[in-house]
Amino acid sequence: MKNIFFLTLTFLLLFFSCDKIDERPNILFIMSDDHAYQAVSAYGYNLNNTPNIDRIAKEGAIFKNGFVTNSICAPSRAVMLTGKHSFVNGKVDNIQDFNWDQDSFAKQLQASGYQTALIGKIHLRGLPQGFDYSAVLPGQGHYYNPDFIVNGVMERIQGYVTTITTHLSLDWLKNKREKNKPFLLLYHQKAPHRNWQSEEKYLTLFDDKTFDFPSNFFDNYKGRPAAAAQEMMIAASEEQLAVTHGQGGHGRWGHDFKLLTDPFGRDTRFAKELERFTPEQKEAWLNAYTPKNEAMRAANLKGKDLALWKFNRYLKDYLRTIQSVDDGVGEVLDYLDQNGLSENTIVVYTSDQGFYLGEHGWFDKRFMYEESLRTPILMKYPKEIKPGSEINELIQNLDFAPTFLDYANVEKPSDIQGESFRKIVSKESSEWRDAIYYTYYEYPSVHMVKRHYGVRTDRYKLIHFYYDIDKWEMYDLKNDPSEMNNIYDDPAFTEIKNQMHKRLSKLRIKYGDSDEMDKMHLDRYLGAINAGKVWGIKEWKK
Ligand code: SGN
Ligand code: CA
Repeated sequence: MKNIFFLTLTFLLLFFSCDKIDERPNILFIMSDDHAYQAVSAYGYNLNNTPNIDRIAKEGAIFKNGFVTNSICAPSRAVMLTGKHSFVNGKVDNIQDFNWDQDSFAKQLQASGYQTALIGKIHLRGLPQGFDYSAVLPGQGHYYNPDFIVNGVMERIQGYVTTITTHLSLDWLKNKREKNKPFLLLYHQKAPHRNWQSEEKYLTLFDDKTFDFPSNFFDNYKGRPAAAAQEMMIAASEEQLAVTHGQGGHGRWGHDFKLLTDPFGRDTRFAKELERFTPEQKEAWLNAYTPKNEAMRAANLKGKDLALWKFNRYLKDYLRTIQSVDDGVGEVLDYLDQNGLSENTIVVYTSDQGFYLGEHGWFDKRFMYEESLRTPILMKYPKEIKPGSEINELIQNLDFAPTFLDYANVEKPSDIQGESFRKIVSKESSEWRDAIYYTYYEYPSVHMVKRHYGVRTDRYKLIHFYYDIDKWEMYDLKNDPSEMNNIYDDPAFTEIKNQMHKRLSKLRIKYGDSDEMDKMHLDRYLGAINAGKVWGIKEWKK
């Protein structure tokens, strides 16, 4: 009797002294850099095959109206972490510093008992806060034999960046986290960022294919002076190439198209980059590219044929890098499946913004036009999201932070500007915003996309370009999805124009933006130019 009593007592003591298991969902947040939705096969553009990324949509949801608030790398990541617009979190462009001391959803989750890690590209200077483990690329990072800053200490890791990022992530999942706590893993790839260097095994993928131009590749930018003034043409003329500002501007012979000896003696950047490669890596590259480059030179292409060659070299290199991203997603999803983690893990795949794959003749992003404003979002969570769901609400990267807090049962801080889309993706509710607000600041800078802000509803878009221009644009996305026809001055749309102006003013007030704020950011930026912090723009004159 006495024994039974002691046994029961010991059992009860043990039971109550053990931590209760925290059953909140794990969060695997996968982000790539510059991954256009046109290059995720689940979106149906027939350019490439991404079976592993598509798996997320098949087992969960695909977002058809996912957008960013500011289509450029570091600002987008700051919005994602803080749930606040750029003009509130302070990281308005790639040049200003990010204040890591401010609150973020990672800090909130960590404080509430999550194990947290950040692996890959973040592009925000300073030691990341809110993570138990971090292994990040300094700045843009390198494709081959990259340096990583692991918990604050720099080390060079031999190999291909996408594969390394995947392996570091798997290593953390398998060996480095405390398995009794839910996890938050930010698994963030550098690819497919410029200059699109593929892994050795994909160097000849698509070699037997010719991609056609998108319908508006040879855009004349009529009625759109800001679009005419950019420097992000795939097939720029030699005159245009001679005057580009900043780090690279238009598509360049050596750097982007990888002709190792530049026919005009102006661009040896990629040839220099090859010096970073091991002899084996370099050999693989030269074996794959030398015959293609020689054939191109021998063909002496001109005009449209030359443009088609540049477009294909660009697009194929871009898509090749995505193949390795997709492989990595497959490996990590397999790990979740094989370890019984899939049921209780939220998986999100997204990009820091969209990207032009030849639309308007461009690569890069920045503009509020569709291809860069939109971003792919795919998400699964078997407990709440039905396989094969399609989400059409206007979701923004502003909404990730509050959504993750919602799933983790952490109260949303009152100053977060985004909204949780948990009930939208589970289809429990359809109450949602009917317009989104956008800002862009990094000008003058590489690619010369002018400062602008605007509003988009499900059908119309109103944009204001300002500073060294004062131009309004409006588009009817239903009848003009490629945004070729600026209807701002079309009398048939006067009433809609007035309504859109009202919506824009309301949103600026709601989020706390204004002309004075724009001016303040401009002055800060001009100060950075004068201090020589904006690469290649020192001699720029208004
Ligand atoms: C680099 C790129 C640009 C790109 C910016 C910002 N040139 O300067 O093409 O727009 O980064 O990209 S590169 O040839 O040096 O790669 S972002 O994704 O970091 O915002
Ligand atoms: Ca980016």
